[in-house]
Amino acid sequence: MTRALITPVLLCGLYLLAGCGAAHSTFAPAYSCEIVNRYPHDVNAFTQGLVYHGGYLYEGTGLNGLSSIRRVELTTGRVLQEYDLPWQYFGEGITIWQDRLIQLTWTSGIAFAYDRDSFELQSTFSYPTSGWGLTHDGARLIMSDGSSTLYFRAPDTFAEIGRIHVTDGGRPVRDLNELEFIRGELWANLWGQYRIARICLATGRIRSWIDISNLRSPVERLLAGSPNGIAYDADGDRIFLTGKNWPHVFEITVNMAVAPSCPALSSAKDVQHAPFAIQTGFAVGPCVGAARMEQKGATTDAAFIPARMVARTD
Ligand SMILES: [Ca+2]
Repeated sequence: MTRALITPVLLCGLYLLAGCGAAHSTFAPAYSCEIVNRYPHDVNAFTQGLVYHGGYLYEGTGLNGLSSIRRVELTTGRVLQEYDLPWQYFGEGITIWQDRLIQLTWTSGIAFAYDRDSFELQSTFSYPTSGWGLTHDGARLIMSDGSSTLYFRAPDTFAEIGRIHVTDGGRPVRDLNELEFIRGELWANLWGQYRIARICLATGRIRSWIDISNLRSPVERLLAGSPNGIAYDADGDRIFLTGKNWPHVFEITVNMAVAPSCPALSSAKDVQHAPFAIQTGFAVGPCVGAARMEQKGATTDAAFIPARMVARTD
């Protein structure tokens, strides 16, 4: 190899090394959380969605034949009201938009809109992806489908009005699951992982990771269902976390001050043109802690069959 060739090769190698280092240096930092309170939680609830509204937790559960929506008393874990879905639907994320509670299904391509108070089914929406997590930012529904993409949808029609791809260090962050809009940013459980992503909705970038491995013992992390459930009490500024079939709902605090800045959106157009991720590889964040992966099971697209509604007073 001549000197004329060696120099460009060396420069190219140095460039690649520098580029690789730069990419890893931009991974978002991870911070721990502190447990403030813990409350009872129904261990039979395969939690897929969690919301706090009007002094109560609202919960959506999954699995075929066990899917439901519930109003739950926070301090006791008592299920005050419940609506059970027909067996063919695998319930997923929920959110409360005005006087409606909206629930996704995993693979049926159907979202159910219920009256928030009576749980009476009012309407249905369809969507072309699988359904995982659901929340809103006060103007738009935000939905995950297990990929690195988040979809913005019109609350009244469920029509897609934008999307972003979530990245960390320039790489896509997949398995985005249960969602919650907290203090101007999006929090997301990652399927099977004891870490929560704090996502900037203007850029899709992870601002920081929250290590929640302290919520369960090492043995529990191996044997128990994975974390899945984030709710925010905006009036009380309280954050609640739980998981699939966990015996507790935890109220936690984190240091929200230390994270890269997140520019405010100026228009919906910004969301649609936010930078897309490089579709290669997985993000390797600084926070680890995998849990048992659950098989979600099978479901069908059979027609809707009214299910029983239970008002629990005991
Ligand atoms: Ca939530």
